[in-house]
Amino acid sequence: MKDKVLSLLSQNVGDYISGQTMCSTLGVSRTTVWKTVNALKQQGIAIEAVTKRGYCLTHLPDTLNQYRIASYGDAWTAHIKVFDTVTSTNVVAKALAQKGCEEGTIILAEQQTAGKGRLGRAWSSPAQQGIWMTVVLRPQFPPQHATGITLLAALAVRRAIASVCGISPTIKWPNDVMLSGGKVCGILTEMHAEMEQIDYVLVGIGINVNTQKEEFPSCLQDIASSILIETGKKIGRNTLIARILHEMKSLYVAYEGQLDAALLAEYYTHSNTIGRRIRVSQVGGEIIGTADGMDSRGALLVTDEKGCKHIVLSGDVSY
Ligand code: BT5
Repeated sequence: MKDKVLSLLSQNVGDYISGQTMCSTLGVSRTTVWKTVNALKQQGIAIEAVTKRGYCLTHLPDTLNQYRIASYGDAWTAHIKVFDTVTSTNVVAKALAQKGCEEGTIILAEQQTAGKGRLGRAWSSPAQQGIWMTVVLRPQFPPQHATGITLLAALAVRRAIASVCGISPTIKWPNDVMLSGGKVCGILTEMHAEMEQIDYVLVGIGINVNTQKEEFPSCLQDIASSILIETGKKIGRNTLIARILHEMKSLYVAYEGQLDAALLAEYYTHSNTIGRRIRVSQVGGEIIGTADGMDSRGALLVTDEKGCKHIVLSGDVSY
């Protein structure tokens, strides 16, 4: 009920809605509306209640809200689940995927207590400051084509940040979105598949949105950044999430397991890896060379100092 009341008031920020209108729109009693408004006020949400005028949300709180995300448009908004605290949105998504949840199920949390990066690394996910989200996909193409999904997600996040925030992030292969050399977003893609068929793919997206520099743990202060640090402005997370889902869905439905020439061109335009001298660390060792480009699966093509060509499907790039 809190989400519904907030959603209704959010559509009319700064204006009063009468108690009667609230009751009839929501199909509940005046007492329920009154109790719900009080509960929201106790959470620090700025609602004014004036006799004979009704209720007014004086400014929009930046609380994650599935109805507000849904109100922006056409994306996967039918199955959004918002949590306050979870260990990891990927863990919650995995449990739902195993129970057969639909493609396009979205898990969001205000904070994660055990956010995960790749290879068991930790992902810092403090309350209210970022977007910690997992999208459940059930692709029809074979498992070996799934590597491109991480790159689609990076492109979707890049496009969304560019259009909502008016800044132009770059992408560090394969899964980092960067602003001024600082990591703003990381993507963790996990898959469950048989040899021939994918059961589900979990695309975990973590974005530092409204984090101040000093709020990062000290080990991240020199390598991480946030949209707030780059723009000086607080960004509404619901708007940014809606845009990411819109971009992600349109890229995903057109994707048949291969990155086409247009997607590769878009990736190259915004990549800070392609064309550079790089070091790729992998589980089995490292390659030093030049990043020549990517193949249609999203693998990085590297020529090492001896002129040997390498096809790199996963790894950590440094410069
Ligand atoms: C990633 O791993 O970049 C993938 C991060 C995915 C996080 C999302 S949040 C929603 C979903 N649920 C999860 O549990 N995870 C996903 P990797 O490339 O391995 O980078 C991890 C490294 O990034 C760490 O070792 C730190 O150095 C650094 N790091 C940790 N937290 C960070 C943050 N908030 N911002 C920038 N860098 C961070």
